[in-house]
Amino acid sequence: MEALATWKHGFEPNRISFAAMADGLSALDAVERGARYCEDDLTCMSVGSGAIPDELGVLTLDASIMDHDGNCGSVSFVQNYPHPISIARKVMEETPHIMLAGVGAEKFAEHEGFTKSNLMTDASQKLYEKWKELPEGLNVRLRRSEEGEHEYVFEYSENGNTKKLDRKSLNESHDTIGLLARDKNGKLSGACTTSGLAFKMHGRVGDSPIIGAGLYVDGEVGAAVATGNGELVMRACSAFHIVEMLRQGIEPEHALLEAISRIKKDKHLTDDMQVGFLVLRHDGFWWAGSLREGYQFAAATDSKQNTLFNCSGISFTPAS
Ligand code: SD4
Repeated sequence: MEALATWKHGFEPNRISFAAMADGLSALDAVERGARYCEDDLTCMSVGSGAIPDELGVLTLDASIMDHDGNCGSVSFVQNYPHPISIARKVMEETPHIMLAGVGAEKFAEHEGFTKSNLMTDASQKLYEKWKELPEGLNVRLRRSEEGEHEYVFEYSENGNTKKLDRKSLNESHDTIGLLARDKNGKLSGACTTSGLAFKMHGRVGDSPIIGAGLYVDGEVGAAVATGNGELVMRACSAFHIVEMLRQGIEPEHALLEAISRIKKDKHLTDDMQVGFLVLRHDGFWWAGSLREGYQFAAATDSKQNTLFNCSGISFTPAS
């Protein structure tokens, strides 16, 4: 068995995902369980309840899930439902479709018996109000902090010069959780759930609910999941690209190197954008990669307990 999850806030979800498989649950149940834990974690302001809203102060969520046999489901632009990952699973299992968006996804969730709630917390509301006070035309950019987490940098233009605001109180990391797992029966599954980019344009949807961009699983080959700047990942169809390279017999680390080098060629790439990947081959061999330093992930296997790693490029070391 193997379980992998993106970011530091993926550590506990990954432990839960691995423990679920140790208890005999399937990889699909395991990744859903781990993702739901993160969706409920109010300290994680990038996934589920308590996440950072969009530019209108509306919290919208995206999620996708995929199993060993290529079954998949996703939802995007969902409001007021705390567990988009489970709605995505229902889309996969109960409809002939793959993706439901916005009001349609919410109506489906209601029909399936999901409970509605207000997902904004005092912390996310306060953060939004602070952001609203910032000058017009402000750019929000993602960058690495010294702690290895991501933070948002707030920039504005004055007399043609770009100035940075000291926004210590706004330095909230904002990262999707992606989980991959291989269970006792050697079955693979993956899940991805997020509120997308902080203060994103209303209606903006990133890579996480797009099968083949943020997540892809082929049980005979392997699975890949992405986090970071979704536009970069969508333009490169990264998760599908990585799995297809595995299909051709390319080693996971080399597949990641190639996927990263493809993103490096994207003309929209700026210095402070990050992308991170996890890949899990059908035989349980796994690897991680990122565009630059600052990416963390958790990995648990039968021989090694859940561990947090720092990753840069295609190398990683246990985080101290
Ligand atoms: C998105 N990929 O919506 C997500 C955001 C993310 O680290 O993963 N940030 O683009």
